[in-house]
Amino acid sequence: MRAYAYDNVPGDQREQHDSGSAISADELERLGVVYRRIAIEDDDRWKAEIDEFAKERGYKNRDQITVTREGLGEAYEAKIKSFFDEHLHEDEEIRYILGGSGYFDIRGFGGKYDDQWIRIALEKGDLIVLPAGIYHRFTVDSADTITAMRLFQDEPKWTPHSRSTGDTDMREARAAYMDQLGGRA
Ligand code: KMT
Ligand code: NI
Repeated sequence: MRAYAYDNVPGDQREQHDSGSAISADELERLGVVYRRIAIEDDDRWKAEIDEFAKERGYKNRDQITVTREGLGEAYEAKIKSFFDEHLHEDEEIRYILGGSGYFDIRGFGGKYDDQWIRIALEKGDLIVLPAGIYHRFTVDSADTITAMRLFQDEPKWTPHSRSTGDTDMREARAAYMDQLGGRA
């Protein structure tokens, strides 16, 4: 995992867009993002660690998502553009990267990076939890392939609520997220 301020240079979303300003794990934590490294080795230890993490946080269910150009065919370009539309969810978004790599961009709030995109580069063995109500977007990188495990409690509310609708600031999950940050600032 590596986090840095996004450079906001127009162009291919899948490129690095590294402004050169690194962002610390503490800053991610302040924004409510949980990060764990659970390296995937030949033995089954990572499976036990994922089970343990899931148990600690009450995630009873899991499935898998793969995003590749080959797998999605003609739909690929539209699909990766849709993931890159700034949105929030009413539940956490939990992803454990099983293969490939990609970027989760989160919107800074308060602090040094208020309202700026923070790019989090993830690869195999990285686990991330984005809190409910955080504005974010996702993209594959230039290698065009990622497979992730999705963990969730019951029926996940994964509907993306696009910020472009203009009404997402009024959502309960957004208000709860801002309260959470206020208490931490
Ligand atoms: C999402 O919610 O944007 C996704 O699940 C994208 C792929 S997960 C690596
Ligand atoms: Ni999302």
